[in-house]
Amino acid sequence: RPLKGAVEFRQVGFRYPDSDVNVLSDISFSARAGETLAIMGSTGSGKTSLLGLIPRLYEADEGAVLVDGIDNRKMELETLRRQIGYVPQEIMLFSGTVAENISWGKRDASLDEIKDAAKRAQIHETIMKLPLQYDTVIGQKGVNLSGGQKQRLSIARALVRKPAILLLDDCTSALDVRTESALLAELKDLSCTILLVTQKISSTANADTILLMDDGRLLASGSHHELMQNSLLYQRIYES
Ligand code: DGT
Ligand code: MG
Repeated sequence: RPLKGAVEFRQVGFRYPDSDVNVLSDISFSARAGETLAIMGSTGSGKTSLLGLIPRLYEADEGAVLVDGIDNRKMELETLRRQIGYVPQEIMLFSGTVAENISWGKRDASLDEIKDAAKRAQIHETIMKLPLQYDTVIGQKGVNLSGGQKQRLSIARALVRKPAILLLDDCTSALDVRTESALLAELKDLSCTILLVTQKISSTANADTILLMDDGRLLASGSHHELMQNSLLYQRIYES
């Protein structure tokens, strides 16, 4: 089976329907299937907006977003979204068991599949320490989880669907460097395409390409090595 999950932006421009200012302008980049792309940039620079165009939460106004070479506006929404795992910046868990929360996007997931996703997301061991393990109720009516535990649960939820494309919107921010790098190594193993929004330079080490955004534009892109040579801004972020 050929690897799927290539993502390409071709001169993408985008404004929210209720606004007439572009929040993204002339964005072009590509990620081959199986590659990891890290997206950095200050708050409000357009990182979340960029990710949202891939599963078509919104559509590009200019240019095109291609998934495996096909303009995603020409794809059936369900077909498009089936291959994408999206972990939003605002984690949304509901009051239910751990297993129910993980299998939320794939109701027919078996307990083995749920556990496998949890292991990869580095949350299995935490779950095994809960009173009823995978049957523990979390949320308002149950056990409270820390920010980093919620983030990993929500990553497990995306993984259980075995996506070809995984979109991670700043959802490793509460993880320590060791847990995060164990997680990223596991994800690399899945050979899905990963777009990882992050504020932490430590997360970009494993990325094939890093995009540096500012005010809706792509300031620089390249490998860590290339950006260290060519981008003063990247050097500054790295040294800070
Ligand atoms: P973050 O998460 O704080 O690091 O910021 P980003 O980089 O994820 O930025 P993003 O994409 O949320 O916002 C980019 C710009 O778009 C910013 O000026 C706020 C604006 N914006 C975001 N969401 C909406 C929306 O739903 N409607 C409108 N009109 N504007 C929005
Ligand atoms: Mg954001």
